[in-house]
Amino acid sequence: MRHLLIASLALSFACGDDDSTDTDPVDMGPIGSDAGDLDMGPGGDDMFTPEEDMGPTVECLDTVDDDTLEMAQDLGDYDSDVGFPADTVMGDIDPIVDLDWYQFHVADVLLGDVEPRYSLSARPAGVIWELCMYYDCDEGDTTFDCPVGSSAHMAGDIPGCCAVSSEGTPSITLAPACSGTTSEDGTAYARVSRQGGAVTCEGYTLSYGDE
Ligand SMILES: [Ca+2]
Ligand SMILES: [Ca+2]
Ligand SMILES: [Ca+2]
Repeated sequence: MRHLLIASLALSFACGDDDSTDTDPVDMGPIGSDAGDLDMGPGGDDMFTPEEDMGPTVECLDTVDDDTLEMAQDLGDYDSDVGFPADTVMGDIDPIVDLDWYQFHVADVLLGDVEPRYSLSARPAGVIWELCMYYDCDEGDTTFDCPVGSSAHMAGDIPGCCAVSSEGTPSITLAPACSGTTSEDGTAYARVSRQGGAVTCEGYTLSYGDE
C-alpha cells in the first residue's frame, strides 16, 4: 500500500508539475501582459522618439541675445578692490556657434589696482572652449600684456586676450593701463564660446571680479 501511496503521490507530484507546467502558460499570460507592457515599451520608444526628435530643437535655458560686444550682458559696476570672484553668471552655448558676451565696469579706487578677471569656473570637460577677455579704458588708450597661455585678440578696436582649453578652469586676468590718465577706470568684457562639437545644455559658470 505504501508503495502505491508513494506511487500515487509521485503521480500527484507529477500531475502537480504538469499542472504547474499547465499554469505556467497561464503565468505566461501575465508575463504575456508584461510582454504587452514591453510591447508598450516600443510604444514608449515611439513616445521617446519624438523626445529624441525634439532634442535638437530643444533650446537650452540661456536664450539671452548677447552675441556681440555691443549686446554684452551687463554684470554691473565694481570697485577695483571688490576681489575675485565678485559674483558668477551661468550660460549655455547653443547653437554651437553661439557667442556669449558679458561686461562689467571697474572703478579704479585707492585700495585696489585694476586687475579685472574672468574665469570659466565650471564647464563640460572634453570639448574645446574659448574664453576671451577685453578691456576698454574709459579714457585714453588701453594697453596690457596677455597672460601666459593666452593670445592677443581685438574686438573691433578693443584689445583683448583669448585662451583655448578643454579641461580645468581657464582664467584671464588683465592689468590694464590707460594712457593720459591716472585712472584705470574701464569696462572688462568676456566672450565665451565653443570650438565645434555637439550642443549640450550642461552649460558653463563664468566667475568675475577684480583681483
Ligand atoms: Ca583690484
Ligand atoms: Ca548663450
Ligand atoms: Ca549668445
